[in-house]
Amino acid sequence: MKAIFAEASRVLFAKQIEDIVMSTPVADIHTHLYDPAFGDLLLWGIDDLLVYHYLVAEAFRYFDLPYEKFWALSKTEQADLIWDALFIQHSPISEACRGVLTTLHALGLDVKRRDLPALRHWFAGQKVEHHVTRCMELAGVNTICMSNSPFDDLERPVWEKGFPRDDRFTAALRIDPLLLWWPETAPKLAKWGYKVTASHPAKTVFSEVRRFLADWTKQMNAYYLMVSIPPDFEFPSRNISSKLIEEAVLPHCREFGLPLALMPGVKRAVNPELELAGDGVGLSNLTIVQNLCVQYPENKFLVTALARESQHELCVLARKFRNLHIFGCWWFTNVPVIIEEMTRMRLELLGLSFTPQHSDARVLDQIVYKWQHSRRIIAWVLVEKYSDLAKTGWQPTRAEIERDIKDLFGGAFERFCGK
Ligand code: FIX
Ligand code: ZN
Repeated sequence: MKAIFAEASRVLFAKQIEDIVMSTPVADIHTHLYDPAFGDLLLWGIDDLLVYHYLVAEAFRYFDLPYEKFWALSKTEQADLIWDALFIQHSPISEACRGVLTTLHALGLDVKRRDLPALRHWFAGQKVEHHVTRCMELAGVNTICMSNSPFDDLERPVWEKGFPRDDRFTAALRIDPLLLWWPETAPKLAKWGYKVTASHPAKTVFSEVRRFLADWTKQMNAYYLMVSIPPDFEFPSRNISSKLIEEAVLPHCREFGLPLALMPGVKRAVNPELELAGDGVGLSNLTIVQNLCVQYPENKFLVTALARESQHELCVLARKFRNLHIFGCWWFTNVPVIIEEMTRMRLELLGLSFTPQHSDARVLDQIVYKWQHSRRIIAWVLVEKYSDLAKTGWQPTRAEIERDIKDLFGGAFERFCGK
Protein backbone atom coordinates (compact mmCIF):
# COMPACT_ATOMS: atom_id res chain seq x y z
CA MET A 1 0.00 0.00 0.00
CA LYS A 2 2.78 2.36 1.01
CA ALA A 3 4.57 1.63 -2.27
CA ILE A 4 1.42 2.43 -4.27
CA PHE A 5 1.09 5.80 -2.51
CA ALA A 6 4.73 6.56 -3.11
CA GLU A 7 4.37 5.74 -6.79
CA ALA A 8 1.19 7.85 -7.10
CA SER A 9 2.84 10.85 -5.51
CA ARG A 10 5.88 10.46 -7.79
CA VAL A 11 3.57 10.48 -10.82
CA LEU A 12 1.73 13.56 -9.52
CA PHE A 13 5.00 15.36 -8.82
CA ALA A 14 6.27 14.60 -12.35
CA LYS A 15 2.98 15.75 -13.84
CA GLN A 16 3.15 19.00 -11.90
CA ILE A 17 6.64 19.75 -13.21
CA GLU A 18 5.65 18.85 -16.76
CA ASP A 19 2.57 21.07 -16.56
CA ILE A 20 4.63 24.02 -15.38
CA VAL A 21 7.26 23.53 -18.10
CA MET A 22 4.62 23.12 -20.80
CA SER A 23 2.67 26.21 -19.73
CA THR A 24 5.26 28.79 -18.66
CA PRO A 25 5.57 31.51 -21.31
CA VAL A 26 9.00 31.74 -22.90
CA ALA A 27 11.05 34.55 -24.38
CA ASP A 28 12.47 33.28 -27.68
CA ILE A 29 15.83 35.04 -27.52
CA HIS A 30 17.18 34.27 -31.00
CA THR A 31 15.18 33.84 -34.19
CA HIS A 32 15.28 34.95 -37.80
CA LEU A 33 11.65 36.08 -37.71
CA TYR A 34 10.39 39.60 -38.32
CA ASP A 35 7.80 41.95 -36.91
CA PRO A 36 4.84 41.73 -39.35
CA ALA A 37 5.58 45.35 -40.34
CA PHE A 38 8.44 43.91 -42.42
CA GLY A 39 5.88 42.36 -44.79
CA ASP A 40 7.20 39.51 -46.89
CA LEU A 41 10.38 39.25 -44.81
CA LEU A 42 8.30 37.42 -42.21
CA LEU A 43 8.11 33.90 -43.64
CA TRP A 44 5.18 31.66 -42.76
CA GLY A 45 3.00 28.92 -44.20
CA ILE A 46 3.44 25.46 -45.64
CA ASP A 47 5.71 26.27 -48.57
CA ASP A 48 8.14 28.23 -46.42
CA LEU A 49 8.07 25.39 -43.89
CA LEU A 50 8.97 22.91 -46.63
CA VAL A 51 11.77 24.93 -48.22
CA TYR A 52 13.46 25.54 -44.82
CA HIS A 53 17.17 25.03 -45.34
CA TYR A 54 17.26 22.17 -42.82
CA LEU A 55 14.88 20.26 -45.15
CA VAL A 56 16.65 21.32 -48.34
CA ALA A 57 19.85 19.71 -47.03
CA GLU A 58 17.99 16.50 -46.19
CA ALA A 59 16.07 16.37 -49.47
CA PHE A 60 19.23 16.65 -51.57
CA ARG A 61 20.37 13.37 -50.10
CA TYR A 62 17.51 11.77 -52.06
CA PHE A 63 17.26 14.07 -55.10
CA ASP A 64 18.77 13.01 -58.36
CA LEU A 65 18.73 16.55 -59.71
CA PRO A 66 21.44 19.12 -60.46
CA TYR A 67 21.59 21.86 -57.81
CA GLU A 68 21.01 24.65 -60.33
CA LYS A 69 17.83 23.01 -61.61
CA PHE A 70 16.40 23.00 -58.09
CA TRP A 71 17.33 26.62 -57.47
CA ALA A 72 15.72 27.68 -60.77
CA LEU A 73 12.33 26.35 -59.61
CA SER A 74 9.66 28.47 -57.93
CA LYS A 75 9.16 28.14 -54.17
CA THR A 76 6.04 26.03 -54.73
CA GLU A 77 7.85 23.69 -57.10
CA GLN A 78 10.74 23.30 -54.66
CA ALA A 79 8.26 22.59 -51.86
CA ASP A 80 6.55 19.94 -54.04
CA LEU A 81 9.85 18.13 -54.58
CA ILE A 82 10.80 18.28 -50.91
CA TRP A 83 7.36 17.06 -49.82
CA ASP A 84 7.60 14.15 -52.22
CA ALA A 85 11.15 13.16 -51.27
CA LEU A 86 10.93 13.63 -47.50
CA PHE A 87 7.30 12.94 -46.67
CA ILE A 88 5.91 10.68 -49.39
CA GLN A 89 8.82 8.55 -50.62
CA HIS A 90 10.22 8.14 -47.09
CA SER A 91 8.80 8.45 -43.61
CA PRO A 92 9.41 11.95 -42.20
CA ILE A 93 11.39 10.81 -39.20
CA SER A 94 14.12 13.45 -38.97
CA GLU A 95 13.68 16.21 -36.40
CA ALA A 96 13.08 18.88 -39.06
CA CYS A 97 10.49 16.74 -40.89
CA ARG A 98 8.72 15.71 -37.71
CA GLY A 99 8.67 19.40 -36.79
CA VAL A 100 6.56 20.27 -39.83
CA LEU A 101 4.02 17.63 -38.79
CA THR A 102 3.98 18.71 -35.13
CA THR A 103 3.23 22.24 -36.27
CA LEU A 104 0.48 21.24 -38.71
CA HIS A 105 -1.09 18.97 -36.12
CA ALA A 106 -1.04 21.72 -33.49
CA LEU A 107 -2.70 24.07 -35.98
CA GLY A 108 -5.52 21.53 -36.23
CA LEU A 109 -4.64 20.22 -39.69
CA ASP A 110 -5.05 16.59 -40.68
CA VAL A 111 -1.57 15.35 -41.55
CA LYS A 112 -2.53 11.73 -42.18
CA ARG A 113 -4.23 12.66 -45.47
CA ARG A 114 -0.81 13.60 -46.87
CA ASP A 115 -2.64 16.22 -48.92
CA LEU A 116 -0.31 19.09 -49.77
CA PRO A 117 -2.85 21.06 -51.89
CA ALA A 118 -5.32 20.97 -48.97
CA LEU A 119 -2.65 22.26 -46.61
CA ARG A 120 -1.84 25.08 -49.05
CA HIS A 121 -5.51 25.91 -49.29
CA TRP A 122 -5.81 26.25 -45.51
CA PHE A 123 -2.76 28.50 -45.22
CA ALA A 124 -4.01 30.67 -48.10
CA GLY A 125 -7.05 31.48 -45.96
CA GLN A 126 -5.02 32.76 -42.98
CA LYS A 127 -4.28 36.42 -42.16
CA VAL A 128 -0.73 37.01 -41.02
CA GLU A 129 -1.55 39.12 -37.94
CA HIS A 130 -3.91 36.47 -36.62
CA HIS A 131 -1.47 33.71 -37.54
CA VAL A 132 1.33 35.37 -35.55
CA THR A 133 -0.86 35.41 -32.45
CA ARG A 134 -1.99 31.82 -33.01
CA CYS A 135 1.55 30.47 -33.44
CA MET A 136 2.82 32.42 -30.43
CA GLU A 137 -0.02 31.04 -28.32
CA LEU A 138 0.55 27.47 -29.46
CA ALA A 139 4.27 27.80 -28.80
CA GLY A 140 3.75 29.60 -25.48
CA VAL A 141 6.13 32.31 -26.68
CA ASN A 142 5.60 35.83 -25.35
CA THR A 143 8.45 37.66 -27.08
CA ILE A 144 10.38 36.92 -30.25
CA CYS A 145 13.83 38.39 -30.65
CA MET A 146 14.62 39.09 -34.30
CA SER A 147 18.09 39.15 -35.92
CA ASN A 148 18.28 42.59 -37.48
CA SER A 149 20.90 43.56 -39.98
CA PRO A 150 21.47 47.10 -41.19
CA PHE A 151 23.44 45.44 -44.00
CA ASP A 152 20.36 43.70 -45.38
CA ASP A 153 19.08 45.72 -48.32
CA LEU A 154 15.51 44.54 -47.83
CA GLU A 155 15.42 45.15 -44.11
CA ARG A 156 17.31 48.46 -43.85
CA PRO A 157 14.74 50.63 -45.70
CA VAL A 158 11.96 49.43 -43.37
CA TRP A 159 13.91 50.66 -40.34
CA GLU A 160 14.83 53.90 -42.08
CA LYS A 161 11.23 54.64 -42.97
CA GLY A 162 10.06 53.73 -39.45
CA PHE A 163 7.02 51.75 -38.36
CA PRO A 164 4.93 51.25 -35.23
CA ARG A 165 6.64 48.41 -33.34
CA ASP A 166 4.77 45.29 -32.32
CA ASP A 167 6.12 45.00 -28.79
CA ARG A 168 6.11 41.20 -28.95
CA PHE A 169 9.08 41.50 -31.36
CA THR A 170 12.36 42.66 -29.87
CA ALA A 171 15.52 43.38 -31.86
CA ALA A 172 19.11 42.17 -31.86
CA LEU A 173 21.68 44.06 -33.92
CA ARG A 174 23.42 41.58 -36.20
CA ILE A 175 26.96 42.61 -37.12
CA ASP A 176 28.55 39.67 -39.02
CA PRO A 177 29.47 41.75 -42.11
CA LEU A 178 31.14 44.38 -39.94
CA LEU A 179 33.39 41.92 -38.13
CA LEU A 180 33.91 39.25 -40.77
CA TRP A 181 34.01 41.10 -44.10
CA TRP A 182 35.46 44.54 -43.32
CA PRO A 183 36.92 45.21 -46.83
CA GLU A 184 33.45 44.86 -48.39
CA THR A 185 31.62 46.50 -45.50
CA ALA A 186 33.75 49.63 -45.07
CA PRO A 187 32.67 51.15 -48.43
CA LYS A 188 29.03 50.62 -47.43
CA LEU A 189 29.55 52.49 -44.17
CA ALA A 190 31.31 55.25 -46.11
CA LYS A 191 28.36 55.45 -48.51
CA TRP A 192 26.00 55.83 -45.54
CA GLY A 193 27.98 58.82 -44.26
CA TYR A 194 30.44 57.26 -41.79
CA LYS A 195 34.05 58.37 -42.31
CA VAL A 196 35.75 54.99 -42.72
CA THR A 197 38.13 53.44 -45.22
CA ALA A 198 38.78 49.77 -45.99
CA SER A 199 42.46 50.04 -45.03
CA HIS A 200 43.49 49.02 -41.53
CA PRO A 201 41.43 51.43 -39.44
CA ALA A 202 42.82 54.19 -37.27
CA LYS A 203 41.26 55.73 -34.13
CA THR A 204 38.91 58.02 -36.06
CA VAL A 205 37.57 55.05 -37.98
CA PHE A 206 36.75 53.17 -34.77
CA SER A 207 34.83 56.14 -33.46
CA GLU A 208 32.89 56.24 -36.72
CA VAL A 209 32.09 52.53 -36.38
CA ARG A 210 30.87 53.29 -32.86
CA ARG A 211 28.70 56.07 -34.23
CA PHE A 212 27.24 53.56 -36.72
CA LEU A 213 26.57 51.03 -33.95
CA ALA A 214 25.02 53.70 -31.73
CA ASP A 215 22.72 54.91 -34.51
CA TRP A 216 21.47 51.39 -35.23
CA THR A 217 21.20 50.38 -31.59
CA LYS A 218 18.90 53.35 -31.05
CA GLN A 219 17.04 52.88 -34.33
CA MET A 220 16.24 49.25 -33.47
CA ASN A 221 16.15 49.56 -29.68
CA ALA A 222 18.48 46.54 -29.76
CA TYR A 223 18.63 44.14 -26.86
CA TYR A 224 22.09 42.85 -27.71
CA LEU A 225 24.63 42.72 -30.56
CA MET A 226 25.27 39.42 -32.28
CA VAL A 227 27.75 37.69 -34.57
CA SER A 228 28.25 34.08 -35.61
CA ILE A 229 31.89 33.18 -36.07
CA PRO A 230 33.87 30.44 -37.82
CA PRO A 231 35.81 27.77 -35.89
CA ASP A 232 39.16 29.40 -36.68
CA PHE A 233 38.18 32.83 -35.35
CA GLU A 234 40.83 34.26 -33.05
CA PHE A 235 40.71 36.77 -30.24
CA PRO A 236 42.79 38.69 -29.40
CA SER A 237 44.68 38.91 -32.63
CA ARG A 238 46.27 41.50 -34.86
CA ASN A 239 43.59 41.14 -37.48
CA ILE A 240 40.95 43.70 -38.25
CA SER A 241 38.04 41.74 -36.71
CA SER A 242 39.83 41.62 -33.40
CA LYS A 243 40.63 45.34 -33.52
CA LEU A 244 37.05 46.20 -34.36
CA ILE A 245 35.85 44.16 -31.40
CA GLU A 246 38.32 45.78 -29.01
CA GLU A 247 38.06 49.36 -30.22
CA ALA A 248 34.48 49.68 -31.36
CA VAL A 249 32.13 46.82 -30.47
CA LEU A 250 33.08 46.26 -26.83
CA PRO A 251 33.25 49.97 -25.92
CA HIS A 252 29.89 50.40 -27.61
CA CYS A 253 28.38 47.50 -25.66
CA ARG A 254 29.74 48.95 -22.41
CA GLU A 255 28.37 52.39 -23.19
CA PHE A 256 24.89 51.04 -23.91
CA GLY A 257 24.99 48.26 -21.30
CA LEU A 258 24.37 45.60 -23.97
CA PRO A 259 25.68 42.03 -24.18
CA LEU A 260 27.60 40.82 -27.21
CA ALA A 261 26.25 37.48 -28.42
CA LEU A 262 28.83 35.17 -29.99
CA MET A 263 27.95 32.04 -31.89
CA PRO A 264 31.15 30.11 -32.56
CA GLY A 265 31.48 27.06 -34.78
CA VAL A 266 29.81 27.72 -38.10
CA LYS A 267 31.73 26.84 -41.27
CA ARG A 268 29.94 28.86 -43.89
CA ALA A 269 29.38 27.40 -47.37
CA VAL A 270 30.98 23.98 -46.84
CA ASN A 271 28.92 23.07 -49.89
CA PRO A 272 28.16 26.35 -51.70
CA GLU A 273 25.85 24.57 -54.15
CA LEU A 274 23.38 24.12 -51.30
CA GLU A 275 23.25 27.88 -50.68
CA LEU A 276 21.82 28.59 -47.19
CA ALA A 277 21.67 24.83 -46.55
CA GLY A 278 25.37 24.44 -47.26
CA ASP A 279 26.84 25.60 -43.93
CA GLY A 280 28.62 23.13 -41.67
CA VAL A 281 30.14 22.84 -38.23
CA GLY A 282 33.69 22.85 -36.91
CA LEU A 283 35.29 22.67 -33.52
CA SER A 284 36.00 26.14 -32.10
CA ASN A 285 38.78 27.11 -29.81
CA LEU A 286 36.75 28.53 -26.93
CA THR A 287 39.80 30.28 -25.56
CA ILE A 288 38.39 33.27 -27.43
CA VAL A 289 35.43 33.27 -25.03
CA GLN A 290 37.75 32.91 -22.06
CA ASN A 291 39.94 35.77 -23.29
CA LEU A 292 36.97 38.05 -23.82
CA CYS A 293 35.45 37.27 -20.43
CA VAL A 294 38.67 37.70 -18.50
CA GLN A 295 39.94 40.79 -20.33
CA TYR A 296 36.60 42.59 -20.41
CA PRO A 297 34.88 42.00 -17.06
CA GLU A 298 32.72 45.08 -17.68
CA ASN A 299 31.30 43.49 -20.83
CA LYS A 300 28.62 40.80 -20.96
CA PHE A 301 28.74 37.86 -23.36
CA LEU A 302 25.95 35.61 -24.53
CA VAL A 303 27.32 32.44 -26.11
CA THR A 304 25.95 29.39 -27.86
CA ALA A 305 28.39 27.02 -29.58
CA LEU A 306 27.57 24.89 -32.60
CA ALA A 307 29.71 21.82 -32.01
CA ARG A 308 28.46 19.18 -29.61
CA GLU A 309 32.05 18.73 -28.44
CA SER A 310 32.20 22.37 -27.27
CA GLN A 311 29.34 22.15 -24.82
CA HIS A 312 31.20 20.86 -21.78
CA GLU A 313 33.99 23.41 -22.10
CA LEU A 314 31.43 26.17 -22.50
CA CYS A 315 29.64 25.10 -19.31
CA VAL A 316 32.91 25.13 -17.42
CA LEU A 317 33.68 28.62 -18.73
CA ALA A 318 30.27 29.80 -17.56
CA ARG A 319 31.14 28.52 -14.08
CA LYS A 320 34.21 30.75 -14.14
CA PHE A 321 32.72 33.95 -15.54
CA ARG A 322 29.53 35.60 -14.37
CA ASN A 323 29.73 37.92 -17.38
CA LEU A 324 29.04 34.87 -19.57
CA HIS A 325 25.51 33.59 -20.14
CA ILE A 326 25.13 30.50 -22.26
CA PHE A 327 22.01 29.82 -24.24
CA GLY A 328 20.20 27.55 -26.66
CA CYS A 329 20.85 24.35 -28.51
CA TRP A 330 21.82 25.89 -31.79
CA TRP A 331 20.98 24.43 -35.21
CA PHE A 332 22.68 21.01 -35.51
CA THR A 333 22.48 20.62 -31.73
CA ASN A 334 18.72 21.29 -31.81
CA VAL A 335 17.86 17.59 -32.00
CA PRO A 336 16.37 15.61 -29.10
CA VAL A 337 19.46 13.51 -28.38
CA ILE A 338 21.68 16.56 -27.95
CA ILE A 339 19.10 18.85 -26.31
CA GLU A 340 18.65 16.28 -23.58
CA GLU A 341 22.37 15.85 -23.05
CA MET A 342 23.09 19.60 -23.07
CA THR A 343 20.21 20.47 -20.76
CA ARG A 344 21.21 17.82 -18.26
CA MET A 345 24.87 18.88 -18.39
CA ARG A 346 24.03 22.56 -17.97
CA LEU A 347 21.70 21.95 -15.03
CA GLU A 348 24.29 19.75 -13.35
CA LEU A 349 27.12 22.24 -13.84
CA LEU A 350 25.32 25.59 -13.62
CA GLY A 351 22.05 25.11 -11.78
CA LEU A 352 19.51 27.48 -13.29
CA SER A 353 21.71 30.35 -14.50
CA PHE A 354 21.46 29.75 -18.25
CA THR A 355 18.86 29.81 -21.01
CA PRO A 356 18.27 26.26 -22.25
CA GLN A 357 16.77 27.03 -25.62
CA HIS A 358 16.06 29.49 -28.40
CA SER A 359 14.18 28.50 -31.55
CA ASP A 360 16.31 29.98 -34.35
CA ALA A 361 13.04 29.85 -36.31
CA ARG A 362 13.18 31.25 -39.83
CA VAL A 363 9.53 30.52 -40.51
CA LEU A 364 6.95 31.74 -38.00
CA ASP A 365 5.08 28.41 -37.72
CA GLN A 366 8.33 26.68 -36.64
CA ILE A 367 8.15 28.22 -33.19
CA VAL A 368 5.27 25.81 -32.51
CA TYR A 369 7.28 22.63 -33.01
CA LYS A 370 10.62 23.91 -31.85
CA TRP A 371 9.14 24.91 -28.51
CA GLN A 372 6.83 21.91 -28.11
CA HIS A 373 9.68 19.49 -28.77
CA SER A 374 12.19 21.28 -26.54
CA ARG A 375 9.77 21.86 -23.68
CA ARG A 376 9.04 18.15 -23.52
CA ILE A 377 12.74 17.28 -23.21
CA ILE A 378 13.42 20.07 -20.71
CA ALA A 379 10.47 18.75 -18.68
CA TRP A 380 11.85 15.17 -18.60
CA VAL A 381 15.23 16.34 -17.46
CA LEU A 382 13.75 18.59 -14.79
CA VAL A 383 11.51 15.82 -13.49
CA GLU A 384 14.64 13.77 -12.98
CA LYS A 385 16.50 16.63 -11.29
CA TYR A 386 13.68 17.65 -8.94
CA SER A 387 13.03 14.00 -8.11
CA ASP A 388 16.68 13.59 -7.19
CA LEU A 389 16.30 16.60 -4.90
CA ALA A 390 13.15 15.18 -3.35
CA LYS A 391 15.04 11.97 -2.56
CA THR A 392 17.32 13.97 -0.24
CA GLY A 393 14.28 15.18 1.69
CA TRP A 394 14.34 18.63 0.00
CA GLN A 395 10.82 18.74 -1.47
CA PRO A 396 10.62 21.64 -3.96
CA THR A 397 7.35 23.59 -3.70
CA ARG A 398 5.21 24.46 -6.71
CA ALA A 399 6.09 28.15 -6.28
CA GLU A 400 9.81 27.32 -6.27
CA ILE A 401 9.51 25.21 -9.41
CA GLU A 402 7.52 27.97 -11.15
CA ARG A 403 10.16 30.52 -10.18
CA ASP A 404 12.96 28.31 -11.53
CA ILE A 405 11.25 27.64 -14.84
CA LYS A 406 10.48 31.33 -15.33
CA ASP A 407 14.20 31.91 -14.96
CA LEU A 408 15.07 29.24 -17.52
CA PHE A 409 12.49 30.60 -19.96
CA GLY A 410 13.68 34.19 -20.06
CA GLY A 411 14.01 35.48 -16.50
CA ALA A 412 17.71 34.68 -16.13
CA PHE A 413 18.38 36.12 -19.58
CA GLU A 414 16.53 39.37 -18.81
CA ARG A 415 18.42 39.78 -15.56
CA PHE A 416 21.71 39.12 -17.33
CA CYS A 417 20.83 41.75 -19.94
CA GLY A 418 19.99 44.15 -17.11
CA LYS A 419 16.40 44.57 -18.28
O1 FIX B 1 24.01 32.46 -37.78
C1 FIX B 1 22.88 32.15 -37.40
O2 FIX B 1 22.17 32.88 -36.69
C2 FIX B 1 22.35 30.79 -37.81
O3 FIX B 1 21.36 30.42 -36.91
C3 FIX B 1 21.86 30.81 -39.23
O4 FIX B 1 22.82 31.34 -40.02
C4 FIX B 1 21.45 29.43 -39.74
O5 FIX B 1 21.25 29.52 -41.12
C5 FIX B 1 20.22 28.89 -39.11
O6 FIX B 1 19.14 29.21 -39.52
C6 FIX B 1 20.34 27.96 -38.04
O7 FIX B 1 19.37 27.55 -37.41
ZN1 ZN C 1 20.39 31.97 -36.05
